[in-house]
Amino acid sequence: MAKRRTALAAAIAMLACGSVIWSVMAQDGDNLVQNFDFEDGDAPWSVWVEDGGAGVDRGSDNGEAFSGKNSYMIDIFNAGGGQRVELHQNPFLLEAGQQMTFALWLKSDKVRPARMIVNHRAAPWTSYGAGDIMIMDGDWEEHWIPVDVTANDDIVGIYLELRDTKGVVWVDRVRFYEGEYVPEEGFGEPQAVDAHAKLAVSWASLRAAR
Ligand SMILES: [Ca+2]
Repeated sequence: MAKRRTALAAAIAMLACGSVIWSVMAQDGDNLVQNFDFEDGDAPWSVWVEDGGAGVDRGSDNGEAFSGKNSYMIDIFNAGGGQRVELHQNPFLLEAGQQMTFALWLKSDKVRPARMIVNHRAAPWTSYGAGDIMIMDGDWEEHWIPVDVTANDDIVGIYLELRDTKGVVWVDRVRFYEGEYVPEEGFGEPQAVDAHAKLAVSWASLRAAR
């Protein structure tokens, strides 16, 4: 099961909740992801391309960002045979019974399906959580899945699985933490400004149309 939240929804929620409730909601487990914001180069991220015939450019210095100055770009400039292109980070050390959330912000130049997965990075590839998502071609959106760790595991991995159809996907602010999904405190203010402006424009348009 995957869920998503738009920058607009985040902005509206932020405006509606107020700072007191917001700060309470943001109290949650630490983010285990290293270089989660892609502001420190490409490490320790890796991309695996299943089809050797596919052409994929990737990297964090690409001029797009949800926050900070960079995101991680996966540019599939040469389509393959419909096989997998995956962005990975591992290993994470987790214990049986931990309830985690895997969340990330995504943007694409076209609507395209993808899959979020958390699993054991060796046979039998035990899945602790997975969800199909749809990356939209507009503003950045946050997607997340719940993760149920069912074994003591020192090689847990998180990854985003794309198919090797042409197109560009950008990834930013990846979170993997213990606890249920909560919005992240402090992110999204630029979108809040944008959303407010869009709402103002929409209301102005409605009034003008009367
Ligand atoms: Ca960033």
